[in-house]
Amino acid sequence: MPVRIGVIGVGLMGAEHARLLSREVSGSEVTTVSDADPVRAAEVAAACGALVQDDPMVLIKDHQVDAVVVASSDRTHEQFVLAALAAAKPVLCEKPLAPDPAACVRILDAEVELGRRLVSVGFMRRHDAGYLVMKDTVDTDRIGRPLMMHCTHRNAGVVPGLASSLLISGSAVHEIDIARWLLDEELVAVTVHKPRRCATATGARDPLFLVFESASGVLVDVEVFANARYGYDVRCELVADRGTVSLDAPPPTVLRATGSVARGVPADWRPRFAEAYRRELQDWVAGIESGDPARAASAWDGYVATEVADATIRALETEERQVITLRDRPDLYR
Ligand code: ISE
Repeated sequence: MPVRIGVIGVGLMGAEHARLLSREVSGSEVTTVSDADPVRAAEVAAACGALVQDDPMVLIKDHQVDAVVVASSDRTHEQFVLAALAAAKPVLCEKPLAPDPAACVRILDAEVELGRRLVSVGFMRRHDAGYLVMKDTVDTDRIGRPLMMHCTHRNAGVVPGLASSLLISGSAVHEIDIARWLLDEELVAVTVHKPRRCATATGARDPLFLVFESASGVLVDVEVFANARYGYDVRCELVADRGTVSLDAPPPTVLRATGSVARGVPADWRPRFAEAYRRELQDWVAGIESGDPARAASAWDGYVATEVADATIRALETEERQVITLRDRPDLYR
């Protein structure tokens, strides 16, 4: 019997999740979709053989829905995740779990009260083959203790007038999550440097250069560049006592022609992390079947990412180093 999934919010990411769950993930089917735009909801529902439910709260309680994907706008995440917990259903919430730490804490508290881990957060890089090899390299002590991490996160362009804070909460939040996950420790302080503004930036202060300090003293630098023009480019190198490990250029093919050697660059994060999204959903469905959601980012991870992003935005605004303070981690997530 496949896991029957309801998808709330079928914009770019929600529609892609619905497509993957109905076509490329085994053991799942999409039974119901909901979206503020009824035309969009009808299109996506038709494409995956699902029904449309106008009221997301009814979708969550529906007996035809075993588990819920939340991919609606960021501000709506909290209410839907809390409703899924109230219905005791597994829920995969797109990042951010919620845009402010207080809302994340309300979700944490509700899950702790329930006493079961039902919330997963869509930090898909944890399911990317390249990052998984990096994690295994560190965990099996092949290169010794991590000392530094150099990260690059470039977008071809963003909507004109985007706020600088969104470069942090929408983009760099992935590096925040992946650094904690790779290093297996918390980030304790952050400083934001502002290079000269790029010629095509409108609105946002772009690029930004972030420096995080981890609890054991690892330095993590992150270049966030939202208007890099040439494409979507994510890089990561971890430098350790006895070597380094880094992501390779992702396209598996190289073109040699007219006097040059070329690799393609993805236009945005969807082609770059296509397989990671599929694996994230496959792992989530497998976790529901086996009752063990351990591979995905948890509600705790979602809370910490938002808390660290918030401190980073404060560092940007105050131009001062910010110490990051977290609430105590509940036993449920240890
Ligand atoms: C975008 O909003 C995302 O959600 C992607 O995951 C991220 O990589 C990208 O930089 C953001 O613009």
